[in-house]
Amino acid sequence: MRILLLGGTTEASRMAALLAGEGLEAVFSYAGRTATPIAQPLPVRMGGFGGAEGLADYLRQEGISHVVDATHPFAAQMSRNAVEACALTGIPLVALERAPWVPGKGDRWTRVGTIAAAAEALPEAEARVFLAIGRMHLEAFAGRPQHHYLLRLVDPPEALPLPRAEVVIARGPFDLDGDLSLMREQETEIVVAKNAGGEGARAKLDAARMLGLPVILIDRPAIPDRPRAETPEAVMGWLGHGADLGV
Ligand code: 3Y8
Ligand code: NAP
Repeated sequence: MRILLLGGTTEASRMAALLAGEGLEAVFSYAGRTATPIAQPLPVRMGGFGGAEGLADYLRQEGISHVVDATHPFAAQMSRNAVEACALTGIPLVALERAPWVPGKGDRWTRVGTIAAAAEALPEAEARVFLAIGRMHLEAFAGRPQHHYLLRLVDPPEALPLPRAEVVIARGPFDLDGDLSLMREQETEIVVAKNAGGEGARAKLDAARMLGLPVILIDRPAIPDRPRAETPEAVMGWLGHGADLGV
């Protein structure tokens, strides 16, 4: 058995620890988006594969027997490529995917379908916006320069398309105390976030509820159907190493 683990999330890091703990042969894959990604207890490869075809070639050349897609729900292109490459090669694929967040009592969420729709949903009047979607899609908000944006990025940015932005450099996972004090200190009025699911990015939503703030929450992009598990333990069952939790 030789597993390719497509990583870049908290769950992927937990999956890597379980695989290493079982002494299974596996490769951990990062896109190479950040300057110094977290070290893993598995051999790591960095960078794209060259589309679905490139991934299929990689799977054949490396003798991969199973693919675990533990990428972020917004890494839709990587997930689409994994579905296509595993169909091409007949190699089994499972997605380790956390369920979307659902609103609870006191949540003031407005759900939108895309990052562009999130920018549209901002008010005309100047506001203090915690724009917690990272770095790659900030240009979608360039048409709303009137707001004061709090940006939380993994690495220091080169140029920013937003004239009034305050940058906090932090990798996460984040906790409630930290996000509460950040949002109080910044006098945040609105939070914009992706519906990432999981625990690593949830704190800002809990803080928004406690502060009575509205949240604009971006639904995750559509990904083709594939077998999925919600926990690394279920994936171990799928791999035949642990209780079969019926993936
Ligand atoms: C490169 C690997 C771990 C993994 C930690 C999780 C938790 C912290 C929350 C906020 C939201 C955001 C962002 C975020 C979170 C975890 C997880 C998660 C959100 C790292 C990582 C890589 C990336 C890529 C990066 C994106 C950016 C998105 C920041 C490592 C830290 C906003 C997504 O500068 C850039 O180019 C960053 C790009 C894709 C989204 C964007 O559009 O900017 N993640 N994040 C992975 C690779 O190269 O393959 O550096 O160690 C992983 C984590 N990010 O093991 O603890 O599991 O969700 N990541 C979002 O959810 O909105 C931050 O600030 O509240
Ligand atoms: P994406 O848009 O779905 O992928 C774009 C291209 O990046 C892919 O086609 C692939 O290139 C390459 N790629 C993506 N993930 C990869 C991986 N794990 N290993 C090797 N190549 C990868 O992906 P993204 O949204 O840029 O996310 C990139 C990474 O950041 C992923 O690991 C993801 O888990 C992590 N992440 C993303 C977010 C987010 O908000 N998007 C949040 C947290 C973590 P080729 O086509 O050349 O193979």
